[in-house]
Amino acid sequence: MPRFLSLLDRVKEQLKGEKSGSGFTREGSLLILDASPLIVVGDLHGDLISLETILNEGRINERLKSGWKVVFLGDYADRGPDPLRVYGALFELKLAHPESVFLLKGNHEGMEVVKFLPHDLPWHVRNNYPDDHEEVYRSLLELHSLLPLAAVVDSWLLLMHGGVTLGMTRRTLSYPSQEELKLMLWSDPYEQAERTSVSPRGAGVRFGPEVSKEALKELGVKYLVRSHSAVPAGYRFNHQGMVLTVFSAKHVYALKKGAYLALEPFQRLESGIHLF
Ligand SMILES: [Mn+2]
Repeated sequence: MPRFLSLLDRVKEQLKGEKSGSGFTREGSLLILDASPLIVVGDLHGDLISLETILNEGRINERLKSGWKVVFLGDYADRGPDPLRVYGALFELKLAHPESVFLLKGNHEGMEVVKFLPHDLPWHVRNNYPDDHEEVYRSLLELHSLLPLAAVVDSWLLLMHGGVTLGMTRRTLSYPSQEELKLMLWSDPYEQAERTSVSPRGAGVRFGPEVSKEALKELGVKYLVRSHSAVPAGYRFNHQGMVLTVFSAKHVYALKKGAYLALEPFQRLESGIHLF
């Protein structure tokens, strides 16, 4: 059996049993984290160079040993050259620090709600594991179904891949309908006054400042940190600073900068943005 498959099995076992641990609890698809020093990494899309840069420059291993938590915002595969090595590195990290490393679900881990393109993951799986490709791919899809959708960090942050929805509550984050899940994985913030409008992506919506304000108030947090939009500067604020986009797949998207966050509890978001 390929080593990758055994790592994958161990991560799935970990996720299946994940209910609570040091500084976190899990309710359905929602993680609730105590406020602690925190690294947040945006979309990776098979960009191993960006991931390695963040692991090194962010001193992730060292920080994990001293009480930091690390949250990845989803979209690990598709587009970039190294999705399986990105997964492999993330699995190693999760298994070494199961109560401090969290992999959230992106729209590229949501094939069951929306079929999307490009989806080159099956091609990489077939190339790397010609004898076991069906089993590896099926196992990756099972992993996707086990990933949490969002994390609420006590009275501070909401972390998720896409965005908030009308009428969002802790309950809809924990146990979303298929339609809510689709919106949460695919939506983007925009600055118009309308509450929502049609998204050019063909899935999800664009949500306005009032929708963000209501959702953050309902959840008792101050900011939404999300990824999903390949912003050229690596980060972008929307909605009077309430919404921060962080995007980490710099090389795959040929961005000017890639970004990640390294924050002490309740630190101003601006001062926790790290560019590479
Ligand atoms: Mn995405």
